[in-house]
Amino acid sequence: FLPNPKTIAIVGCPFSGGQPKLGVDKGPIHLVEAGLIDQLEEIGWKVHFDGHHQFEEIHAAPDPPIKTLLKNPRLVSRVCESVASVVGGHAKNGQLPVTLGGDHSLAMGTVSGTLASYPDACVIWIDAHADINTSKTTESGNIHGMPVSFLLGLGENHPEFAWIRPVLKPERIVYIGLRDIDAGERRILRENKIKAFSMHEVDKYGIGKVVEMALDHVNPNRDLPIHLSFDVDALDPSVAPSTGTPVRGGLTFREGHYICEAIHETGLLVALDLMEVNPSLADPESVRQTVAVGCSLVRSALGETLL
Ligand code: HAR
Ligand code: MN
Ligand code: MN
Ligand code: MN
Repeated sequence: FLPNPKTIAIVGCPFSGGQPKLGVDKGPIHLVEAGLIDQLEEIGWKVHFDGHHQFEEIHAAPDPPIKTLLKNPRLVSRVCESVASVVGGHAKNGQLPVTLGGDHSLAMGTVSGTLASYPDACVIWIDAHADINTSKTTESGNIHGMPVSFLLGLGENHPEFAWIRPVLKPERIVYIGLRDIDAGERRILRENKIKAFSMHEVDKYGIGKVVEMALDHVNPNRDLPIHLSFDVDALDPSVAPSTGTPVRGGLTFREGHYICEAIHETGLLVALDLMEVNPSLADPESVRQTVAVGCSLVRSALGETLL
């Protein structure tokens, strides 16, 4: 799908408004400072980087919760709308947007941007969490637990989010890595027949088979563009400790990388998100380790090979 020279557009999104913990907005800065851009150039990409996204211009105060529950709704909505136009613009130019978060609410923007250019794209969502709560089911009110429901058009319509079109079909998203799902989310997954491979399936079948089954579901003929949205908390906390909502029993270092390598091998990747790296959580060595793993997942998805 992508023209030559193959070009990546780094979309740094220092944003934390979809959840309460400070520091996740520093994720993209750490990933770039760790040398991600040079590393991608070394594996043969041209890399376009305009500097981190400036969300300072987006003011949404006062921003009272919707129905006293959804937190920072206007801010999150406006930021994601802006991310959608940046990601969409890069995709339309034939660049491969690599969005660095920031919290996972940003995926409302990134996936909307991808689908604006590639309407038949599928989404592969790697996460400990399903991020599919609606304003009716969320217990936390944190919008990073909700982006998928907005993209699918589930739940109530909130005028604050009117720009989001329900661009994603339930059969065009698949999850890998789930292990912390709310009761309401479980119901939504079942009612919409959304395919998910939890850690149970990863243990049962092995990661190779799981990725193959996931692709068979969302991309049976291996001809649709792929948007890979990777929440670093999909990895086990021993591998990626610096993240806001770690859950034990996650993907190993190799399982995470295998997913990225296998998606690269399809030749169908058109957009990538790496989300929820929070350099303010955990000790300096854990932060270094998490940022390094983040960079190496991105390199694997973009073609770095072991041999
Ligand atoms: N399901 C919970 C909620 O809605 C937890 C979501 C947690 N977070 C993420 N997203 N990091 O993947 O609040
Ligand atoms: Mn640009
Ligand atoms: Mn997530
Ligand atoms: Mn998560």
